[in-house]
Amino acid sequence: MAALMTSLDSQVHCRICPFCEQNCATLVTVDPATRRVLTVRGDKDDPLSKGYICPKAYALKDLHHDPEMLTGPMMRRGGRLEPVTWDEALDFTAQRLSELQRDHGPNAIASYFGTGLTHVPGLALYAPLLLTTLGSNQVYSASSVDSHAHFMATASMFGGLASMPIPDIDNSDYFVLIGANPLQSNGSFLTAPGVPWRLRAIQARGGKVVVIDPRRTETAEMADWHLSIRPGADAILLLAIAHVLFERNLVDLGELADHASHLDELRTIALRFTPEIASAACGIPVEDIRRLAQELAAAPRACIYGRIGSSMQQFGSITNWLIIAINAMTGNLDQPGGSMFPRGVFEAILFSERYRDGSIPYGRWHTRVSHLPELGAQLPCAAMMEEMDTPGEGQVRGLITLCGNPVLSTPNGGGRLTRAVEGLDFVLSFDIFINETTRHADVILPSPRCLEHSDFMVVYPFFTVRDYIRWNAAVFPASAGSMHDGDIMCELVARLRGITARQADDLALEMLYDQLRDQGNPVAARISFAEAKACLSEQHGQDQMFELLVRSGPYGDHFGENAAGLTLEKLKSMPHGVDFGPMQPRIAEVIHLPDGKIDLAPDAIVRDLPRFERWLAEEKPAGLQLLGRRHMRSFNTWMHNLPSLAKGPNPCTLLMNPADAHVRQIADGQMVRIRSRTGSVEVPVELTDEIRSGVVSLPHGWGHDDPLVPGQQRAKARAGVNYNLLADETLLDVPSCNTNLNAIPVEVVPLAAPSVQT
Ligand SMILES: Nc1nc2c(c(=O)[nH]1)N[C@H]1C(S)=C(S)[C@@H](COP(=O)(O)OP(=O)(O)OC[C@H]3O[C@@H](n4cnc5c(=O)[nH]c(N)nc54)[C@H](O)[C@@H]3O)O[C@H]1N2
Ligand SMILES: Nc1nc2c(c(=O)[nH]1)N[C@H]1C(S)=C(S)[C@@H](COP(=O)(O)OP(=O)(O)OC[C@H]3O[C@@H](n4cnc5c(=O)[nH]c(N)nc54)[C@H](O)[C@@H]3O)O[C@H]1N2
Ligand code: SF4
Ligand SMILES: [Mo]
Repeated sequence: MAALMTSLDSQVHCRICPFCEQNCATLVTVDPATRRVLTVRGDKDDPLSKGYICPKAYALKDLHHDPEMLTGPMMRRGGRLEPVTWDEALDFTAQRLSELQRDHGPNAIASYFGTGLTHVPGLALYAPLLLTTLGSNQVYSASSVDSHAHFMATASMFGGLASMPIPDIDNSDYFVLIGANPLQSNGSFLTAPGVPWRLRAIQARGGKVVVIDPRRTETAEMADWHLSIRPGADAILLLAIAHVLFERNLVDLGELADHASHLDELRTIALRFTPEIASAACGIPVEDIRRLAQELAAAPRACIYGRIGSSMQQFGSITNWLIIAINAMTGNLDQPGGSMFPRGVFEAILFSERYRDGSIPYGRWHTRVSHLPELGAQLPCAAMMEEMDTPGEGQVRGLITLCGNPVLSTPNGGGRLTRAVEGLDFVLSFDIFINETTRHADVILPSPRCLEHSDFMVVYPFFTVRDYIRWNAAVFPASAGSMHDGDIMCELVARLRGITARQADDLALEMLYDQLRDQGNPVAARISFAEAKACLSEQHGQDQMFELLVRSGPYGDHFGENAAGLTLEKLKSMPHGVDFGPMQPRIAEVIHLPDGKIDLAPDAIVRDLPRFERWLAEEKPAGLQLLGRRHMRSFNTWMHNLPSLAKGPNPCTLLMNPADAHVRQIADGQMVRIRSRTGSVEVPVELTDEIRSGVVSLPHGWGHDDPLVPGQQRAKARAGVNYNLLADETLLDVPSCNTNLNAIPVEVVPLAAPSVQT
C-alpha cells in the first residue's frame, strides 16, 4: 500500500475514478488512521486525463463512506435479505445453481452483465471462469441495450467485435457526432478524459464540430453546426451522404484501397438514395446534406463518431455500418485525425470474439422463444423476460446479475421483466447495493469497497485514444468480513466444480492465457503457460491476471525476453500511469475476415435494407416520439443516493417543444402522463425549443419508488420515473437486436394544473 506522499497524518493516493468510461486519474487524500477519505481531486501528472475530472469524481468519497453499501454477503431468509457468513452464502448458491442445472439443464441459468462490471477488475477478469463453469448459453448484458449495433458493424465489416474504430479526437479537424452528448455523458467508446476540453481544442485549432441530434444538446450548443434530425433517420442521412460522395467522385479510400471489398455494392446501394429522398425522411434540408458530405470530403482529417443515439435505435446496425464506411470512403479510417483502432497495452479480453469456422461471431445460436441471434456469445436482453416467463423445455429458472440493474435499465424492465424475475427459482446478484433488481435476489455477494482493492483498466484500453495504462494500489486493507471479487468467484467455482479455490484461481489464469493464444498473441504462442506463470511476481488474484496480460502485451517484457518491457513491478513504481503514445495505423491487424479486407457492404447488415426501405416508404406517424438524455451529475441507475450528487432540482422531467405543448394544452411545469404500448408514467414537463417538435426527452435510470428497496432515502426523495416502463421490448434493430429505446411512440396528456416546480 504505497502512498504517494504524506503530510502530517494524511496520505495522497493515485486512483482511477470508478464511475465512467473515461477512467480519469484522481488523487485521493485519506486519513489512514480513521480510514476516511478527505478529498478527491484530478491528477495533473496523469498523461491521459491531465487533471480533468467531472463532478461525479467527488462521489468516490461518498461511496467509500456509504453506510448502505453492502460489505458482506446477504441471503434471503423468511422472505428477508439478511447478513450471513461467506461460507453459508457460497454453499447455498453453489447448491441452488447445481440443482437448477441438474433438474432443468445448463441453460436454466441466465446471466446479465451490467456496465458496472467494466469498472470492477476482479469481476471482469473472473466472470469468464464462472460462465465457462456454468456452460449456459443464456448470457445477456447491457451491451445489447447500447452497443450491439456497433458490434454488429465491427463483426460483419472486420470479422471481430473488438475491431472498434475510435475517433482520433486530438488530431481531427472536422468532428461529426451522431447521437452523442459528451458534454453530459463525457463520452463512450471514446476513452479520452476531458472530451469537452478536447472538442474545444478542435475549434481552437480552426477545426469544426458538428452535432446531429434531434435535440440541441449541450454539445450542440458548443458545436459549430447542429443538424436537428428526426429520430431513427440517421441511416437515410448517411446513405445520402454516401450518395453525394459517389456522385461527385469524392470517394477516396487512400491507404485502405487494397484493404476493402464491396465498394461497388456500396455504390449501387447509395446511388438509390438521393439527398432529396433523405431530406423528406430525416428532416434535414437537402443543401445541408450536400454541404455536410462535401465538407467531410474536403476536410484534411475528419471523423464521424456515433454513440447511443446511433445504436439504441431502429436502424442501429445500418447506421453504424455507414459511419464506418463513410469514414473509410473519405480516407479517414485508420488515419490520424480520423477513426482509428487502439492497440492498447493488452488484447481485448471481453468482446474478443472473431471470425472462425467460416462465419462471423453472430447467429451461431438463438433464443428459445423468439429465435433471436447471439452476437459475440451474448443474447439480446430484450428476450430475457420471455425466456424466463414462457414455459417449456429450456425455460430459464435462475438469474445471475453482475453489476447491473436491468429492472431500471432494460426494456419493459419495471413491468414484464420484474414479474418474470419474481417467478424465478433462484436469483444471485454480484452487487454492492440492494436496488430495484437485487432486492429480488436470494443471495447478494458484494465487492469490497472500491478503495480496498487494487485498480486498473481491463476493458477500456481498447477504446482509449492513447496506448496508456496504470495500476494503482489499494488505499486501505480490506475491511473485516469483506472478500475480494476474484476470491468470491474462485470460492464459488470451487464449490461448483469440486476443486479447491486455489485450483479455480489457477484455472482462471490458464483460461486467460489460452484466450490470448487463441487470439493470436505471439508471446502466448511462443511461451508455454507453465513458463509464463513461473515468471509472475503475483501468485494469486486480480493482480496476477493483470500481470499476465501486461507482460504478454505489445509493450510487455514478454516474461523476460524483452527486458526493457513493461512489468507489474515497473507499473507499481509509476502510479500516475504510463503513456505509449497516440493510436497508430494498424488496419491489417484488425481485419479478421478470410480475404483480409474490410467488407464495405456486409451481407448480415445489407439484408436489413428492405425493412429500412419499407420504413422509408411509410407515412410517418404524427404522434410524439420519446428519447433519452443524460445528466452530468447522474450515472445510469445507481448513483442517485450519493449525497454529493443527490441534490438540486429534479432532473427527471419531460422536455417538450412549446408547439407540441400548445396543441395539448400543457403548460411549463405541469404534470403529464406519458403512455406507450407497455406502460405509463407521470412526470413534470419542461418546455424548451431545444427539442424538435414531435419529439420529447426523458432521462433514464430513475424510478426509485419501489417500497421494497430498503433505505436509499435520498434517491427515493427524488425518485423520478422508470423510463423503461415505456420501452417496448419488441422494438429492435433487427440485425443486432440492439434494443430500440429511442423514438418510442408515446402519448402525452396533461394531468393537474401547472403547479409543480421542475
Ligand atoms: N431508456 C434507457 N435505458 C437505458 C439507457 C438509456 O439511455 N435509455 N442506457 C443504457 C445503457 S447505455 C446502459 S450501459 C445500461 C446500464 O445498465 P446497467 O448496467 O444494468 O445499470 P447500472 O446502473 O449501470 O448498474 C451498475 C450496477 O453496478 C453496481 N456496482 C457499482 N459498483 C460495484 C462494485 O464495485 N461491485 C459490484 N459487484 N457492483 C457494483 C451498482 O450498484 C449497480 O447495480 O442502461 C441502459 N438503459
Ligand atoms: N453523466 C452520465 N454520464 C454517462 C452515463 C450516465 O448515465 N450519466 N452513462 C454512460 C453510458 S453507460 C453510456 S453508454 C454513455 C452514453 O453516452 P452518449 O452516447 O453521449 O449518451 P447521451 O448523453 O444519452 O446522448 C445520446 C444522444 O442521442 C440523441 N439521440 C437519441 N435518438 C437519436 C437518433 O435517433 N439519432 C440521433 N442522431 N440522435 C439521437 C439524444 O438526444 C442524446 O442527445 O454515457 C456514459 N456516461
Ligand atoms: S468523467 Fe467524471 S465520472 Fe467519468 S471517470 Fe472522469 S471523473 Fe469519473
Ligand atoms: Mo452504456
